[in-house]
Parts: sequence; structure tokens; C-alpha cells
Amino acid sequence: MNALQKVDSEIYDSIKKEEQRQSLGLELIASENYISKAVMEAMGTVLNNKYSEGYIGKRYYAGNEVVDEVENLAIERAKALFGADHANVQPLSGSPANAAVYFATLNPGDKVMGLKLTHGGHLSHGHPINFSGLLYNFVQYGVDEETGLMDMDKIREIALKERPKILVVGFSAYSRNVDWKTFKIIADEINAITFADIAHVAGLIAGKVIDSPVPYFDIVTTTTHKTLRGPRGAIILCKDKYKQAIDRSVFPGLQGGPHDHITAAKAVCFKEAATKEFQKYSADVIKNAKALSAALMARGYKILTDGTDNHLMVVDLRNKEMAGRDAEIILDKVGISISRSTIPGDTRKAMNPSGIRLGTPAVTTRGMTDKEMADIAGFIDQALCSHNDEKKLARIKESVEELCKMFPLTDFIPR
Ligand code: DSN
Repeated sequence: MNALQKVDSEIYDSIKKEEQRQSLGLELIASENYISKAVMEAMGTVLNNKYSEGYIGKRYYAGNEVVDEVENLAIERAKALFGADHANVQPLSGSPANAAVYFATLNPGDKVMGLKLTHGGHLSHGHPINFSGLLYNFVQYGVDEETGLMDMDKIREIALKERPKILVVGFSAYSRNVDWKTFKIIADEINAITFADIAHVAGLIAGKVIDSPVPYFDIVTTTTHKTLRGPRGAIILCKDKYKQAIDRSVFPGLQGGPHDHITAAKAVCFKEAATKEFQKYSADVIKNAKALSAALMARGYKILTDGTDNHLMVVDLRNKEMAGRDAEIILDKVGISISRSTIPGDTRKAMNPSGIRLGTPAVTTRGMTDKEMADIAGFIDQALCSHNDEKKLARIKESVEELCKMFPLTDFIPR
């Protein structure tokens, strides 16, 4: 980054500080990961300079022969990786991808059904302050407040009563396998379109360690930067029947020129995700999540659903007399990044809810295993128990840094 250092030392210094933070801290935010040098290199290229509104062979600007090649590779690799009929690789991020799906299939005011944010859903699945909830008539389903699980009978009951035009299935804080097949059966009973948002688990699906909705669902979106370990962005996969509507909805409906450097990086990410190494990585992510949740439960922490099938877990802190944001601040002091999370039926406000969400994609990328998960559970417990003891917190931070130094990010942070 010599040029950057010369032109803008302030931004250069900030990036270096962030590299240091990422190197020496434990990243347990379930939606974050470290991308490979290859993905990062693809992002910082001349492809950034191009305008290519439109699609392959039908661009609004000249000089897109190479961009066509890049976009074609990204599309073909996405289709092969997920077994999809069609892929649109232009969405800029997760919410815009979801907006494109709604624009392609609904009229304002149409009825849609999605999982509540406070039960582990996502803002773009119908939250009243999000465009989804403002533009469409969303009915929300939840999880069972006792078990934390999706209750398929209850979901069917709501679907049959409300008869939404789309059944949205996806989450940002749910730790169990989703019964995609039963969702499809329910949707078929009411002729609803099936739309899965697999942003959190796309890497685990690509790595073939959990079930995929792609064979059953009409439309599937995912971001590319979470478990999939690619650049910040998204894609839409769909059955041939929706191909035209989805493409028109992304462009010219919603976006202008695609970000071709990001499209290239998506293609690289799909190539990496199709390898045996990535399959092992995905299996290890789940192994580590199970180990971390077991180690926390052994220390008296309540994990929603008593464990996990994927990369994340939600810890209900009510028995620890601590709220989620307070835990987030304490853990940040010792170099552990986590995110606060509501728990189903939470009586606290969303800004300082009753839980925290932890995930293992990033620490697994570093090469950590179940042994380190036990150490991490120990650090979390010690930090939360000694939150008033600054000296003790400083010692825990040192131990966190020592652990991180044993698992350097050499293949993931450019030197
Ligand atoms: N912000 C993401 C997450 O943390 O789950 C979802 O978009």
C-alpha cells in the first residue's frame, strides 16, 4: 500500500490500526469473517474503473468484453456452487438483494410473511421501520418462546390464515437447522412464492455441511461476506421462471452500474468455496460452534435451544444479571468482539437487550479448534464475572492477544 501511504497517510494509518485490531482480537461476531488475499486482490483492481450497466452482451456502455467474461465466471460458479437455475451476481448487498426480490414479485401493500427481528429474523424481513415493513403488508412469525425453535405447526397455522404472497425464510440469529422442505409444503398449500435468505449460512450450504433450500425454493438470496468468506455484496439465485423478473428488478429496477471489481471477487470466493478445503472449513465452523456453546453451558450460561447446528449461538444473559450491550462493552475491553442480541419475548429494549450472539466463522478461519473454544469460553466468563476489576480485564486482554498471536492471519491479511 505504498501509494496510499504517500497520498493519504491518515487513511493508511487507520487501515494499519484496523489490521492490528483484527490480528490481535478474537472476532466472534457471527456475520464477520476474514477474506483471503486472493479475494482482496480481486477487489483492488482496474475493474473498479468500469461502467457496465446492463447484463452480459447487453451493456449500456462500450468496452465491456472483459467485464462480461468476469460476470459470466461469477454467474456460472454461483450456479454450480449452489445448484441453481439462475444467478444474478450484481446486488450490492443483502438488503438491496432482498428489495430486488420484493420488487420483482410484489406490488406495494401485498401481504408477505417473515420471521420477526426480535426472534432472530432480519430488518428486511418485514420490520416496521425498514422499507420492507413500510412498503408491504408483513405478517410476522416467531419461534416458540420456551424452546427457541421454529414451530412448524404454528407457522403453518399463520400461513393458512394469512395467505401471504411470499413466505420468507431466513434469519440472522437462529442456531438450528431450518426445515426447508416443510416450509415449501406449507407455501404450496397457499400458492405462495418461497423466498429464502441464507446470508448467514451460505458458506455452510456451499460447504455441504447443512441442508440447502435451493432445490425447493423459488428464490434464494445471500450476502457473500459472512460464512461464504467473500467480498461485501450479495447474489440472488432463482428458478428459471423468475429469472427475467429478478434481472429486471436488479437493473434497471433498483441499481445502476454493477461493482465489477466486487463481481470478480465474488467469482474468486465461489471458486474457493467449491474446494475440499472449504468443505473442511465449514465442518470445522460447526464443530467449533458446538464446542463453544458446550463450554459456555458448562459454565452456567443459557444458550437458546441448548446448543447449535450452525455457526452461531445466542446466549440468554438473564441468569447472569447482565444485559447484552453491557456484555458487549466488557468483552470489547478484553479484545473479544461480539454482538448484542434480543431473545424471544425480550422485555428489554433492542439497544440493550437480554442476550448476545456469538459465532465461529472468523476464529475458525484463523485455524482455531475445540481446545481454543474452551479457552475462549473461559475468557468470556472471566471477563463478565470480573467486569469491575480493570486489572483482571487487562490480564485477560493479554491472554486473548497471546492466543491470537498463536493463530496469525498471514493468509488473510495482506502484508
Ligand atoms: N448485520 C448482519 C448480521 O450481523 O447478522 C445481518 O445483515
